[in-house]
Amino acid sequence: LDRIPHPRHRLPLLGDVLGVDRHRPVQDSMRLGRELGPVFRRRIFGKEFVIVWGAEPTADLADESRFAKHVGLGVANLRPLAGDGLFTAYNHEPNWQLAHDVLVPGFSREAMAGYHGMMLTVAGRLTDHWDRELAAGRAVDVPGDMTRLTLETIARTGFGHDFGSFERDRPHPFVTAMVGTLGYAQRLNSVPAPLAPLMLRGAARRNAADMALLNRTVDALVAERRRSGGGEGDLLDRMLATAHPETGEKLSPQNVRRQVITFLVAGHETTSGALSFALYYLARHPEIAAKARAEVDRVWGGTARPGYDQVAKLRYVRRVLDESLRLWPTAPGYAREALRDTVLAGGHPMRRGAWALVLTPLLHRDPGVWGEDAERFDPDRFEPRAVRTRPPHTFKPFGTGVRACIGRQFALHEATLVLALLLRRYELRAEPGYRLAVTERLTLMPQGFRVRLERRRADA
Ligand code: MNH
Repeated sequence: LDRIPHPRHRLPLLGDVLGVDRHRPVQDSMRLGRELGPVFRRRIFGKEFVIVWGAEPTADLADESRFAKHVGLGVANLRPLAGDGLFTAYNHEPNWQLAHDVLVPGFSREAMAGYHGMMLTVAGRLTDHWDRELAAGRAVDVPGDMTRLTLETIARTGFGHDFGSFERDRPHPFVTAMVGTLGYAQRLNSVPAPLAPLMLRGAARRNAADMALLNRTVDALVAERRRSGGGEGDLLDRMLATAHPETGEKLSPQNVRRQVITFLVAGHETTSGALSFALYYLARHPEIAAKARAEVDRVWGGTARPGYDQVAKLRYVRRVLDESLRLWPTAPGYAREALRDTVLAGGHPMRRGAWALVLTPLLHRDPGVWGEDAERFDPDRFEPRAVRTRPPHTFKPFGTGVRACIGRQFALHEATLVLALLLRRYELRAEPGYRLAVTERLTLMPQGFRVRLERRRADA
């Protein structure tokens, strides 16, 4: 550990807290990582951890025979809420494999094709809303509206539930409570553990109230489904009724509650951010927007309801999304732990159980991989030829290995579909003077980003 660089001005007891922005730990770590190199240390009060962003150590950490997911930092802080739900489960907890096996078919190609129609319907509520804003001469609130969209999408497709987000001026209380608990989980990392009860007393009380609201919302949703009988085989039906294909075991009611919370949160928050960043870059780069729009016009024409297969054909729109997730991967890291004593990337000995955090926003900007212009937005980096010649494990917005994102195809399908619908229908103008500010609550989101719309084709 001694050989791993850390910030020069390290204070006794407090650690590396000088010049630190407690509200933006990821962007702080990016700044430090640029100074200190591809493997570095940060100490925050008593806690010291290793952060990795170089392509070589990241590829090494992807070796599943020596490393596995580590439930630490922000993820561990969500355990009181999500327990042994899929995202926060320890590798050894039996409910991980059980829920994984029961829920994976819910993300098959067939299942996805089944969600497509509902995704279109929800997107229609977004464009209705944007048409009204446009008619009223107002700029639209991009992160707010993307959150409305993605929450409604996962709630409808996965749980047959309608939060009515587009009928509300303010975020749904579920969203407010979720943002509260994510922010709280992040703050817990930046205070000394023994002092947390004191320093965060008020925040802890609010957090307890937020968790209670999330649990109540989920319990009501599950009770409603139990009353009405099965839905049409959605995620909630799987959680409630599907037995494991080999063991015949089912999820317990307690575990169902944790899975529903997990999927309602993980299933919308990061996709909302990804769409918001993509719209930011499209508004900033009219020539790229024009190219993407031309593709949508060519592939879809004026089709009122593009089919499932017509989404995968939008190769350039998909590259815009990938490039946005490169610069701002909205789940900005993942942690890996050593399964046995080993040496990381030929130079850093690690004991069994030792862990490191992969900082993806910086991995995705490694000039050795992406070139000296790595900070520039350029979807052509995802042309097939460029992708083929890049080293493996250099683009990891969805994590790695068996614990990688289960909802990846869901998110990519939804986001590509929505970007295409919006590009086809509107011209986007960023408000002059807007400078990108990224807020952090474990996830990343462009703060206060609004666009002005102009209506394009009348037939779409
Ligand atoms: Mn998702 C795991 C990023 C969309 C449900 N997700 C992960 C991980 C990353 C991630 C990174 C791995 C975390 C870790 O190793 O600790 N997820 C994303 C991003 C998007 C996203 C960037 C959108 C863009 N995720 C979704 C959607 C769903 C979802 C949509 C559900 C519909 N994700 C999950 C679940 C896990 C996960 C569940 C945990 C999987 C497991 O551990 O088995």
